[in-house]
Amino acid sequence: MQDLEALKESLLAEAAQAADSAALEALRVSALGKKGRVTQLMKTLRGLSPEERREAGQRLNAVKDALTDALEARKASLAEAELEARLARERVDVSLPPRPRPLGRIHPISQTVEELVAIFGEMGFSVAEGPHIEDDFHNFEALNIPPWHPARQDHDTFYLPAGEDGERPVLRTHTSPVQIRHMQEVKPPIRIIVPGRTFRADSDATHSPMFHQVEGLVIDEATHMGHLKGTLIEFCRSFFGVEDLPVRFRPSYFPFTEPSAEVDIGCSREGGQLVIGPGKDWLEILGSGMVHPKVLANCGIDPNKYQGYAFGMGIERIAMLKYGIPDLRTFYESDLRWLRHYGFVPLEAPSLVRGI
Ligand code: 2NL
Repeated sequence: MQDLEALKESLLAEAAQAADSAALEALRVSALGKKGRVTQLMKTLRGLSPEERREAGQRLNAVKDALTDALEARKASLAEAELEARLARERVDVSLPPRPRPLGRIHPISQTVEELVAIFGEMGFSVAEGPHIEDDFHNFEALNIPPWHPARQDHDTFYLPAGEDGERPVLRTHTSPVQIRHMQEVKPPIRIIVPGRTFRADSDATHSPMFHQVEGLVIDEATHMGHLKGTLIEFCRSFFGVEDLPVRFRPSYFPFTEPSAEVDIGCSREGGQLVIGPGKDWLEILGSGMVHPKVLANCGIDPNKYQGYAFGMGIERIAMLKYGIPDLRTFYESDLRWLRHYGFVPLEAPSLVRGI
């Protein structure tokens, strides 16, 4: 029992130095477990006199309590040290600038469609879309395109194998079938633009078998040629960003409009350089006209009550003119160097680093 102080000091020192929770548990078992050093001493109490047993019992209990406290204290300080270490290890510097992320580019076709939608949207037009695969009625018949028209021949139109009804579906050769479907479904007033893919069996330096068009259609009770002219002049000036851009309407012919007009914008070719704006020359950019009464009737609209105008243009062509892209075929090559040069930077996600 004289050694009890020494045992206590040595147990407390071991507890204070235990490296981890496993060492703490091993120490607890070796002192307080069934065969532990303190437990063994407890068992020797039986052979003592009552007074000696009481005194020694109290001292042994004091050793046991002190060790239990020391084990708890060491456990707590190990846990705290571990937490500190984790906090230091997992520290996040929220003030670091974000890693730069590679940004893609908007293709000039997509950019141009966005601009068309914005300009006509401001004039009250909404956007309509429809299928790429059409039937003869919606692509030709309803538009007053007669069976002998060159556009009907195999060399201009992509035909698909005939279906059960014996009819050959076509890849739409213009976006007009979307307007036909719209007129069949929606009662006037109508005010839509239809941007989209179109297909013709034609491929050379200035023709691609797949290209893009935008068409517009306005139908109401008192719509007239003045509305057509005002809208298209406004569009040309807004799209090319030239306030005093000359716009000229030239008589023309389409089976689906009467009268029909082609639209030219002013330009200059002096010094071999094309500049859009007031100048000596003209550049054709779109076709238009008053919707033919037969087309209205084909869609179930009474031509004696309603009339309207329509127009159409090639998106690649106006994109090439506006953005100085010299070769049509490059639109479809998916060349990333071309896209980085001619593409448009998208809106970046807001970031607090450089302010909102
Ligand atoms: C062009 C000329 C044009 C139309 C398209 C149209 C559509 C319907 C009824 C009447 Cl549903 N017309 N579209 C009218 C005139 C010209 O396009 O040169 N396009 C590239």
